[in-house]
This record gives sequence, C-alpha cells and structure tokens, in this order.
Amino acid sequence: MQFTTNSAPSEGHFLYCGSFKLDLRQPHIMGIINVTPDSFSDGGKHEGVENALAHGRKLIAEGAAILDVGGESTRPGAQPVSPEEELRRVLPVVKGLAEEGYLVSIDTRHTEVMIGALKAGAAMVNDVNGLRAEGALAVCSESDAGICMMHMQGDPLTMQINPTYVNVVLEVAEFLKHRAEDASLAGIGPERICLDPGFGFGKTVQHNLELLRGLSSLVDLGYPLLVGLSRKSVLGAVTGKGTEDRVHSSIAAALIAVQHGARILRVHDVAATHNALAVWSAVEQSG
Ligand code: HH2
Repeated sequence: MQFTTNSAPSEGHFLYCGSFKLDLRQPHIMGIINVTPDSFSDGGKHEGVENALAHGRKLIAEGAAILDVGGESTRPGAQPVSPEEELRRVLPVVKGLAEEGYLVSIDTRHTEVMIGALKAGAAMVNDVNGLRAEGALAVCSESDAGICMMHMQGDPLTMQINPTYVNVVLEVAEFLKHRAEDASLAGIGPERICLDPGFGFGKTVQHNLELLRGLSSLVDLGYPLLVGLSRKSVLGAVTGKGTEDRVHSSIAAALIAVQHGARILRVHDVAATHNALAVWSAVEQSG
C-alpha cells in the first residue's frame, strides 16, 4: 500500500539515508524497537537479540519503512546509560536488521554509539539531543546516513521539572533552524536532514498541544518533519488512559500530525498507524 499525495514530484521530496531514498510525497512509519529494560511503554519487551530481530521483522510486515533501534530510555527521569552498555544492547540488533536489508535508524545521543551503529549498518541517526554531543556532527557528516535532529529542553533526567517557554512553537522552530544550519556548516546536505519538535521532551501538556496545533510553522523550515507522539503522556493526560491503552489516542495524534505536514511517524503500533494512513491517503487522493 502506497500513501501518495497530489503534490508534484521533485528531488526536494526525498530523504536520503545511505542507500535508501524515502519518497516524502507519502508519510512513512518509523517502527520503534527499544532494547532497554526501562522504556516508558515497552521496556523489557524486546530484550534479547532474537526477540528484537523478530519484532523488527513484524514491524516491517505491518508497514514500517524505518526501524528505530534504541538502547537508552529517554523517558522523563531516566538514568543515563553508559555508551558501552548502550552499544552492547543495540549493536547485534542493528547489524542483524541491516543485514536483512532494512533501513535501520539508531536512536542515540552518544557519539560513540553513532560510530558503532553506522559501522554495523545503520542508515539513519536519530538523536533526541540534536547532534549537540561532541563529535556528533562530524561523525554524521562523514557518513551518508539520514539524520533526525530533535528539540529537547534540558536533559531527560530533569526536563519535566519546570519546562518554560514564552512561545513554544517559535522557540522550537528557532532551535531546529539553528541545528539545521549547524549541520549544514558541518557538511551534512539538506537532503539527509529531518527535524523533530520533540513531543514530551521538556514540555508540559499545554506545550505539546500547542506544538501539535502549530506544526505547520515547523514544516515551513523546509525540512521533512518526524514526530513521535506514540503512547506519550500528553495522550494519557487527555484521555486518562495508561500507556498500553493509548493506541486510539496515538492514532488520532498521528493523523493530526500528518494533516499538519509531518512526513515520518515514530510509533509503537505500526499496523494500526498503517491502517489509519491508508484512510488518510485515500481521502487525499479522492480530490
Ligand atoms: N521519543 C522517544 C525516543 N526517541 N526520537 C525522536 N526523534 N522523537 C521522539 O519523539 C522520540 C525519540 C521516547 O519514546 P520511547 O523510545 O518509546 O521511550 P523511551 O525513551 O522510554 O525508550
């Protein structure tokens, strides 16, 4: 099933990730594989290499274009993990899934982990810290991987204590614009870059809702937008549901994001999101 829109094709409609080329005239699904004991909604579920590989194959069968492998939880209050431990968790999974021919993204904020994962076959680097760690921009510049740079206020340990903005949409846009400029100065071509407002990362419920409503002003920055709202606490705050019962609200949020211009959805529930996008796409093409 292809999710196409009516806009005209051009080179600007593609995101290049190593040997992969994502056609952004359609939204794509990034399926989450957390090989962590403590992730907020699926911690411990995909531990063990065989479990994680099987989960990756399942997500691809359900419609994911990208598999995002993470070895450190960045949920609010999470304790940092050493790069050595993170590498131990992610490398066999990245290598195994890349060898099977899938577009594997490494979800990390550590330069050492980026280096290891790129060597193991990752074609995308997804950094919640926006490549601000020492050496991260240089490592990504030397690769041909796709890059996702995300906005976060503070760090995971403390970011939800007192998030403060005068205008969250403008401030996130300003931050992302500067990250894209720094990436460009470091030699990372715009065709490899996507940006993410970072839902839940140093933001109150109100900030997250305002960001979702104002998403189209981030689209105006000129880079594809990736969003991760799947099962996040803002949805729990709105619906009163626990993490496992946030599939419906995650689908609603994903569709609002796509309607406002998001092009990559980072989700846990790939099959449900894929079905929702089929409906969205059918409506788009009916005109
Ligand atoms: N959210 C999480 C992790 N990585 N990457 C991007 N680009 N955008 C996001 O919104 C994002 C992300 C947090 O979600 P999850 O991986 O499910 O949980 P945890 O950090 O607890 O492992």
